Amino acid sequence: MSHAERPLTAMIDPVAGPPDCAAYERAGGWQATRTALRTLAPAEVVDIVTRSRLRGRGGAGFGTGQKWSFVPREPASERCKYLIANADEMEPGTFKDRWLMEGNPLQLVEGMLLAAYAIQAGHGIIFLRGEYHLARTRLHDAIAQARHGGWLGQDILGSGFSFDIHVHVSAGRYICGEETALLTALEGRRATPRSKPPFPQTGGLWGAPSVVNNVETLSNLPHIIANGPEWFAGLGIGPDGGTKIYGVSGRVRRPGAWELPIGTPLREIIEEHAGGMQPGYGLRALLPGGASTAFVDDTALDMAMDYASVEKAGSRLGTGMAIILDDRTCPVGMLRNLEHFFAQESCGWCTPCRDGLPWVERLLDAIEAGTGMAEDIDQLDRHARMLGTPGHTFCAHAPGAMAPLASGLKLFARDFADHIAGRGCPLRHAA
Ligand code: L3W
Repeated sequence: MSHAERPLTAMIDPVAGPPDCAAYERAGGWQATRTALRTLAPAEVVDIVTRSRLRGRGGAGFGTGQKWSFVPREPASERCKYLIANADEMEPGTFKDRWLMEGNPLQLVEGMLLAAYAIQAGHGIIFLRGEYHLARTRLHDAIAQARHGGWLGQDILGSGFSFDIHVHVSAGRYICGEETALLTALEGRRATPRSKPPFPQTGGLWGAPSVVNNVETLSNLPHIIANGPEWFAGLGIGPDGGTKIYGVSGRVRRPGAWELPIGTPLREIIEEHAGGMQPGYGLRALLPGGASTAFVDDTALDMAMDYASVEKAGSRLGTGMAIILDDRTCPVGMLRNLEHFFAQESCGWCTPCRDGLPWVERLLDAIEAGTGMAEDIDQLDRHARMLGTPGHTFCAHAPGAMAPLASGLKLFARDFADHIAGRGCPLRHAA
């Protein structure tokens, strides 16, 4: 792909570091802001982004323009509204937003400014994962430069629109990435999710209209406004618009992340970009979009990595960052590790999630350790169905946790049976 075809990462140079404000402008930065603030009404920006077919890149894939369209229309000067960048990247196996924030933080700043203009929000907040120390430093630096250049602050470009950004460092819980828990945390309270509706777009931070968008989603906006919605939509292969940062971790030759047309086939991502499996390892199954998506096996390798195709294959695109299970790793052990994470990260607010996830972890622990019983499989199956049904728990945490378990119980039924019959992990016995 040429530079123009990978707009999100074209300016990222890991050796030189992020571009400063002047270099960012020389490479085409701030052009979109000039266009939007000087020639477009906020509703026109919403319309352009809707036509670009940009969908949320944090996991759920909700249409970005559509999400903005729910925000009350009053100008920023008349009503307090918030634009929040969800930079609490804690999904296991996912590290795309860190790449964008460390590599080109001004792109995120400009994306936030454009989103804020579209919904007429005067206040911007980056909710940043606590461990992202380098991103924090670089974001602070980028915000200071943008203020100095007049791109943030009062009356930007003489347009009458004022906007500034504050960085909030998370205290460190996975649930803070759920948008309503994030808002509760920002209000200084224990990070428990809230019921929806009201959606944040009408009743968000301190009750004010608020939009929460993922870092990758926001970073696309300068390119959409500068080059037009048709150009962006045309970058994708298939029904979705734009590029996507895809990633692969596990026993591949080159684990990493790449910006590719959205809809790139999974096989191309794994074999060409990640270099295929390491010698001596075969691909057994994979989680296509992070830890909270369902396993697919190698029969899904030819699917396009777009939202609809991955759903058709029984999983979700999620963050687009795949985790590979190889044929020398125990699937029961992998599931145990994943469910340990999800149990530990339950916020504890609703009983099914608070009590159910540790129970699942204990059952998997026992099966892995050789004390599991045949009935434990039924127990796991029942938990996967009960906790995996949206509406049985307060938020999407438990359904996300059950996605790999429910699919794993089917795909790895033989491994579970072998663990129970052989009193523990056959791979460990063989080692
Ligand atoms: C107005 C409606 N707005 C939905 C908005 C809503 C939100 C967005 C998506 O979970 C998933 C989760 C993780 N009127 C609306 C509406 N909206 N209906 O659309 O909402 P929703 O409820 O579909 O999803 P969610 O609760 O935001 C997100 C999964 O993503 N995930 C996690 C990834 C983690 C990271 C990370 O660490 N950075 O990305 C990965 O797959 O399990 O299922 O804004 O307001 N009627």
